[in-house]
Amino acid sequence: MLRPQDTATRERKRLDGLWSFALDPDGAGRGARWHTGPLPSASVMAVPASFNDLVTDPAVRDYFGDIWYQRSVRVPRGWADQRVVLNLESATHRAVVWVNDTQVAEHEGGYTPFEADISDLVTPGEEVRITVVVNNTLSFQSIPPGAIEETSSGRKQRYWHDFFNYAGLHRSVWLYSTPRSHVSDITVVTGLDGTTGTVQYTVETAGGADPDGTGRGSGAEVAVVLRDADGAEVAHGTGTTGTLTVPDVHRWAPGDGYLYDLEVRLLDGAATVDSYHLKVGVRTVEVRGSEFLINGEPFAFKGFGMHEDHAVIGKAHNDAHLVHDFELLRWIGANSFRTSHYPYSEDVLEHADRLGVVVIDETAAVGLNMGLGGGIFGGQGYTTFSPDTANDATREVHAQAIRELVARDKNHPCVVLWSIANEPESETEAAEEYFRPLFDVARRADPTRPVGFVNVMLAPHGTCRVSQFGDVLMLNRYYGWYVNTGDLAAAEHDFKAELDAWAGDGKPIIITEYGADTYPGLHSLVPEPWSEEYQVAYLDMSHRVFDSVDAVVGEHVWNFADFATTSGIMRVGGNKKGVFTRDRQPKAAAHALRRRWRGGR
Ligand code: GCB
Repeated sequence: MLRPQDTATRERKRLDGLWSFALDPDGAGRGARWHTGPLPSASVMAVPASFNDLVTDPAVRDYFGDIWYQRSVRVPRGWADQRVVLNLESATHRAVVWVNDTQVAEHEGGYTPFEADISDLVTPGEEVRITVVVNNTLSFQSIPPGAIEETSSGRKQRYWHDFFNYAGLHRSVWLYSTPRSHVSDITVVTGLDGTTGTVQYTVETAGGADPDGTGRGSGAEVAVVLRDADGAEVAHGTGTTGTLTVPDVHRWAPGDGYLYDLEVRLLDGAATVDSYHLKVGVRTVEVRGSEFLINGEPFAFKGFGMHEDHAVIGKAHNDAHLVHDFELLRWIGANSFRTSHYPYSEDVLEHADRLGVVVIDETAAVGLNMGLGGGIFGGQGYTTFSPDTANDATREVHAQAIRELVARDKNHPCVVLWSIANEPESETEAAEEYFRPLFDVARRADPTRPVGFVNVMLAPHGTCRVSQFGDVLMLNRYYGWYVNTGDLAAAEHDFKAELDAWAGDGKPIIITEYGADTYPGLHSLVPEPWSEEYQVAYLDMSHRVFDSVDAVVGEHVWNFADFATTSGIMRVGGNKKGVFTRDRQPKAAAHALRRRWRGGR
């Protein structure tokens, strides 16, 4: 699926703003066909936004179930004879969509886009009613998983991930037009041969008459032009597949987000039927032994696990916060981040492409581990993998989440590695069986990038049965925090011993999480947990360990910024492991990291 775009042949209309909004605690709306008229007892909600923090009622903040959104939109008059598409960049965690009285789409998964061709339901120049019922309930058959439990104060949504279950329409909703005969997908794979770059492209087209049975529409041909950042043509080709060569290529590289523009045109004789532009960064990615190579050169990941998380808007995408967060990454000297623990807005990836920031792209499979927590987040009472909990149906939802992530992000040069899960159970035979086919799904979807998953401390070296499938080892470790709390000498010893053991596997190791909760403004001369001094000392200790193990090729601190979680005795106003506060002010650790990563520059 291609992101909506304005081009010579396409137009788009952003449907962000205020929508009509109604919660449906009795689950009555679908049966009562609320989509056929104005929503009953509706209030107003902002899109994009998580609905949770925009209201004052705690019952709304913690609500789970059906959430209705509705608005009308006038289809532009000029779209006569065009294909009209309704596109939602995300609806967390699932949705059904109607245009007037007709259901047009249904989608599972909260962080990837979906769309519907609504051409036959609209008349250019006239208004249509769009109704979306979002559902934010988590079950053992959703990614991420959860369960509804009966408690003495009623039914509660339980889940095993450490961030607040924000929900709603988190990203833009679009109405857009394309010609009937149109470009429907593009895949590029780039390569390097000395100073020459290659761009292998595959174009899919759809729609229009198809007299010759080629699927390309009536006599339509595909032509592509590759232009450099100044707009000068550097290569061109024809046909639905081909390889363009770029002499003296300007590579996309960490810190140098150089992008070419690939224009794909669908032609009917000399006439352009459809035109679409794709940004292309020419770079290679390879795992060789225990090295991670970008453009053939060893790359060391420096950065963070992050969250889409801000005051008031929750998980909504916002361009001002995007620019500011990347500015902080640059300030501190980070060259990369992981989209922990779900696919981020595609705007984030486009900005990373543009700035040369490297991304580990993760699915929303977080919390598939009932062993985690021991009272912290509480997995007790369940078995992770069983016919009644995470089962074959869950794995199919998970597989689809991987396919949709790759389908959306495959052309982003910033993405160098897929993470198919965060901290799942991985020490059991059931886990091995669950995950083996999912690595195949990821590799079939994208044979060009390495694949991994993030291993939890509960499955240390020698016990993990899933890391054998990964191209890299991604480890979350909390020596000096959840274990050896406050004892950094013991932490250093134990951390080093474990990493030495993993290094023997001969794969690159990326420490995808290490961190200590830190209450901003809390100081202690003798570094004690929760103080700013302790966070600095904890990071120093961790860095001494990393610098002593050659196979460690990456350090991603947990977390970039403080973030919202469910309440509990382990969390003080949310998770405080940020090196920036939630409103993006630096803790002492931010300055310490800046010294390490920028070396005083
Ligand atoms: C982890 C999880 C992350 C948590 C973090 C913590 O291992 O991957 O989601 O927020 O630990 O702070 O406990």
